[in-house]
Amino acid sequence: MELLPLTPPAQTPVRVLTIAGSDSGGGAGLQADMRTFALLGVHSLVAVTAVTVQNSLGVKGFHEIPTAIIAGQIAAVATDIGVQAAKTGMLASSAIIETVAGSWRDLGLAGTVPFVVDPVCASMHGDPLLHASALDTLRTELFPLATLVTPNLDEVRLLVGIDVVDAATQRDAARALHDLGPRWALVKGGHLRSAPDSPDVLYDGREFHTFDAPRVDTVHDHGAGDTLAAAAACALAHGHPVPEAVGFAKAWVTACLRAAYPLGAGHGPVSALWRLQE
Ligand code: PXL
Repeated sequence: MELLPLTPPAQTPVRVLTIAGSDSGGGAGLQADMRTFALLGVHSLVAVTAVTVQNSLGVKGFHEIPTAIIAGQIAAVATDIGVQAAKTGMLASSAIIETVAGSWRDLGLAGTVPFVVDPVCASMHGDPLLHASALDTLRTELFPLATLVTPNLDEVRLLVGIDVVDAATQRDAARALHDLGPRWALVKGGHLRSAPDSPDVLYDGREFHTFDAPRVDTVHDHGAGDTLAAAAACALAHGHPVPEAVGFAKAWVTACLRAAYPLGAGHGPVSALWRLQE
C-alpha cells in the first residue's frame, strides 16, 4: 500500500489531535491513535478525556477528566501548535461531549479543520465507555460538526436504531447517520457476518462509496476502530479528500489486523508496528 509522505528529520510534521481516553493495556484509545499517528509520520497532539483501568480481559472502570482540563488541553494545542485534523474516541459523558463540541466551535475549527468522530460507546467486551444518556448529545452536538463519523454496527444500532444485516440496511443506516448532520457517514461492515468480506459504506448525501477488504480472521482486533479513524484523520490532515482518506484508512487497518499479536490472556491489539519492518 502507498503510505503518507514523511517529513524530513528536523522539520515540523503534520499535527493531528486525538481527543480520547487512555487504555492502560495500550491496545486501543489514545495509545492506538498515537501509534498510528507516529508510524504514519504525524505528530500526535492529545486531549485526554478519561483514564480507563483495563487489560486484555476488559475494562474494570474509568475516571473522567474534568471538563475544564479537557477544554484547556484542546485550546492549548490548537492556539499554539496548530492542528491539521482531529479525531474523537471515548468521550464518556454528555458534559464531555458538550465541552468538546464547544471547544471545536469556539476555537473556530468547525468547518475548517477535518474532524473525525468515532462514536465509541463500548469496548469489544461490551463494557460501557459512554453513559447511555449521552447518546443524544453525541447525535445533536457533535455529529453536525463532524467531517466524518465512523460507527461500527453496534454503535449504528444505538445511534439510529437500525439493525444492519445486509447491503440494503447498511445503506439505510448510512442515510440515517448522514441525516444527523456530518458531511460524511461511514458504516463499517467488519461485524457484518452475512458478508464474506468486510464491506464499509461511505455516504455524503449524494453518492455511496463501498470499500471492501478481506476479513482478517483474528481474535486480536482490539483498537481496530480507533486505528481506522486515526489513519483517516492523518490522510485528511495531508489534504486527501474523504473517500481517498477512508480507502487509505481501510488498507492501513487491514495491514494492522494482519500484524495483530497476542497480549495477556484475552484479546490482543491490532498493530501498526509492521511499518517498522524492513
Ligand atoms: O476501541 C474503542 C476504545 C476507545 N477508547 C478506549 C478504549 C476502547 C476500547 O476498549 O478502552 C479508551
